[in-house]
Amino acid sequence: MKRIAMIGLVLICLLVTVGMILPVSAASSYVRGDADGDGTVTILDATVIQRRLVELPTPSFDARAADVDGDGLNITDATWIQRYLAEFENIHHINETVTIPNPTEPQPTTPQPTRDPYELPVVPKK
Ligand SMILES: [Ca+2]
Ligand SMILES: [Ca+2]
Repeated sequence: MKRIAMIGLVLICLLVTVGMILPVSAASSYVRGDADGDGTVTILDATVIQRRLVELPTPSFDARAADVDGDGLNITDATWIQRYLAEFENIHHINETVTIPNPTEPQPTTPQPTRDPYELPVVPKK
């Protein structure tokens, strides 16, 4: 009995150690407008938003994807999805994947041009 308990303890320690060593990516992504999270934007996504707004149950709901215009969830989000499906102008980039970077990963930076602080200003020729 002690042997089984010892093996279990070793396995738990091993799993904890592996979990601490392996990098866990916190980056996540979603499809803008995919309110139900099935990977595609359909009329069901507009319906899910409408149901959510009147507090009816929804089987699944992704608040980040549902707020397509970034001003909080409201009926306009369902309208934007309907407009997208009707092939109106897609100004909110509906059906595009949004990736949220891991805040601990270094972000690529654009090199800034260096300027000599003692450089004389350029005077345009007349
Ligand atoms: Ca969907
Ligand atoms: Ca919104």
